[in-house]
Amino acid sequence: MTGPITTHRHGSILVIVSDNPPVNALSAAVRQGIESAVKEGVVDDTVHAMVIRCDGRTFFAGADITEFGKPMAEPALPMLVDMIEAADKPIIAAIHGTALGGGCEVALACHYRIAVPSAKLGFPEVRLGLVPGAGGTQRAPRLAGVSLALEMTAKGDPIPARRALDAGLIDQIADEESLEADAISFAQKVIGKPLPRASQKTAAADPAAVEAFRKANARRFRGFEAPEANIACVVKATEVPYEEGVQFERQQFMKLVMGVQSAAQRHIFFAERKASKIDGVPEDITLRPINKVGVIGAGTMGGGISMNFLSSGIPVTIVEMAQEALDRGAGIIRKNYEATAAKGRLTPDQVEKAMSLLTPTLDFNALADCDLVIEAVYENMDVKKEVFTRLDGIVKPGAILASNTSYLDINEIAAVTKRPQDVLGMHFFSPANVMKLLEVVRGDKTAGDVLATVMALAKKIRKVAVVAGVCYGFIGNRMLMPRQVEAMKLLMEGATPEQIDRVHVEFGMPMGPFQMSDLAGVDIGWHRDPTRIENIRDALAAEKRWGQKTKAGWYDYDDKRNPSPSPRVAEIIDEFRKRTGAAQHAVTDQEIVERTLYPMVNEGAKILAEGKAQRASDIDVVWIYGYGWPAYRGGPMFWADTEGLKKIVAGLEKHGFDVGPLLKEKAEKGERFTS
Ligand code: 3H9
Repeated sequence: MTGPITTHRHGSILVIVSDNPPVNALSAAVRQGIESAVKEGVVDDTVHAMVIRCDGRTFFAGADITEFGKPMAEPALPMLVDMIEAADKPIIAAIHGTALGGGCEVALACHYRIAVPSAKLGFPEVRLGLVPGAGGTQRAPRLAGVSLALEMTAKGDPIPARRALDAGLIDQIADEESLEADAISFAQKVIGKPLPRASQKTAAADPAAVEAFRKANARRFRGFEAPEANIACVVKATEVPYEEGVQFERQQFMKLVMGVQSAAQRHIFFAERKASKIDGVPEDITLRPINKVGVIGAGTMGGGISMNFLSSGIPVTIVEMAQEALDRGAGIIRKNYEATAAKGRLTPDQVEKAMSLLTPTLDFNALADCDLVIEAVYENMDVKKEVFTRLDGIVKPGAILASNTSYLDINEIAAVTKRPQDVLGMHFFSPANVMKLLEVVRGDKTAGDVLATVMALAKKIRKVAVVAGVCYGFIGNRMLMPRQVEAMKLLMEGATPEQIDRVHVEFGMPMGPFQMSDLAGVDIGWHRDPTRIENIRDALAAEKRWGQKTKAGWYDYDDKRNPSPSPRVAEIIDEFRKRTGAAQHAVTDQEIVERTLYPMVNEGAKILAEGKAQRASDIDVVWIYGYGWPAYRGGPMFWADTEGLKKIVAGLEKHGFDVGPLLKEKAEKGERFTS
């Protein structure tokens, strides 16, 4: 047999092996190979049982996503899984790595499942805006009950093998080192026994569990179509026979796979992986070893940054100027870990292990032997230059020097050192231990291996990293600026903070610009002179309306931080409207979209044209992972494509924006930013 599927015999057991790197996706060739191997096993009287397993790093990690939207080659996965289950000889799935999506469906269609302890099973389809399309929503509740099936399908979180065993989703745990042999022994024991078929079981209805699940996840599911479709499929499994349920599931799958949300989420899946590829740097470049990290500054940012490395087992030396600040910083890191442990997501041992890797010190010279030093001090060019000059004199040759600046010129910072090739930006987003995004800022002189090392390190600390070029605000904050400017102008012309925020939240953002300002602190970057009032922000700051922390900002807050519109803010806005003499009009929600979101697309296109982002999809990754842009809209550039670039350009021109040449050109040619 040629192709990704091979077979071999072990006595009366036929072992079917897939080898389709990197993740054994169930491509047409894999499906065809499995189909003919199973047929061969069924007709051959000397075969009494079959084992399906995979070579390489994982059991089938799902359908081949690149085949979606194209005509499906036979056999389609739903047919294949039903054929596996219908076989009249026991078929055992032998699972390692991650049995995901279609891979999990193949496993559940087998009569038995055996998995190594490190294996995971899951249905991540919901993250691609889909439901499982090959019986997953029908077999999972029949085997493991409604509650677990909901968790797995509508949330998409994979479960470890032990939990799968307890839930009845698998039948045995195998030895990590002898999966095939264990599967064969298992097969020998079940030969001749009645075949258990998941589709023939019944799933008990549990309306209370379904309602509780919906309620508990309402926030997480807001705006997404796929979670509710998954819930509906699982509920269906409790109401109708398998054949009917699977038809319902198929309809849901087809509807979703043709829709914009799934296209957006699939775009993000590939965008995230593409983002790690660096233009002009060979993929096999030798990386610099990073065994010890230094962090300068034990404030909120420095502490959060340190936690990423500590959690990944990398020692961190954290430096502060005063003992009190150092103690406070280290104390907050411990408190954060303990809070996570209290939620059961870390063991006390893991907390101690992470803390034991932290060396707090006042001695700058302690950074000398670090492989990477990240500066997280006050956002001021002179301060940063001073820090880098000092670092240059201390740190060993070959160490990477990074700045966590959000806006400043990395080239200017690098120029104060004698090793600009070792300098780059590592822009973490707050809270740095939680937010997934890392903008890695490539200076003019940053060496390829330095960039590649930091991009690889980002993956190790579980960040999604994007390469950005040097410009004010890099990718994310640079695009945020026109949005903020326009939001303020809209206030002057008649909109309210509540209306602008509502439009953004309805669009799918976690919060609007004014809610964000209240959360971050209205006083951030304020000149601190209450007598100098040049704009509304100054007026708010002068009255100590600094946001949630002072219980007053753009909104008033009660003791539980619930916001309500502020009459005082309305007065201040009114004063400024009069002062500026801005013409008033009734601002519509659509105008807010056109004036705050379209300019972001315009700025994104300029960033792309200037080469400050490597590709449009990188911009989308920044906004999804750094600012909570709704995944079902695929990021600003994908969204612009779905809106239509002509419409975006017309909207921008209507409001008098200076449209960048790339956006204009693409609109004129009927092109898109994303594929
Ligand atoms: C489904 O199954 C629908 C069915 O219910 C119904 C059908 C009718 N297809 O992530 P990595 C590529 S929907 C094609 O960096 P890791 C990926 O693009 C599917 N390609 O590795 C990358 O390519 P490149 C449900 C895929 O070790 C390379 O493999 N399943 C697929 O960090 C390495 O990937 C999922 O959603 C795929 N399914 O993580 C699982 N998967 O090297 C999606 C990966 O060119 N996959 N590639 O950039 C994952 O979550 C992770 O890849 C996995 C490994 C955890 C498996």
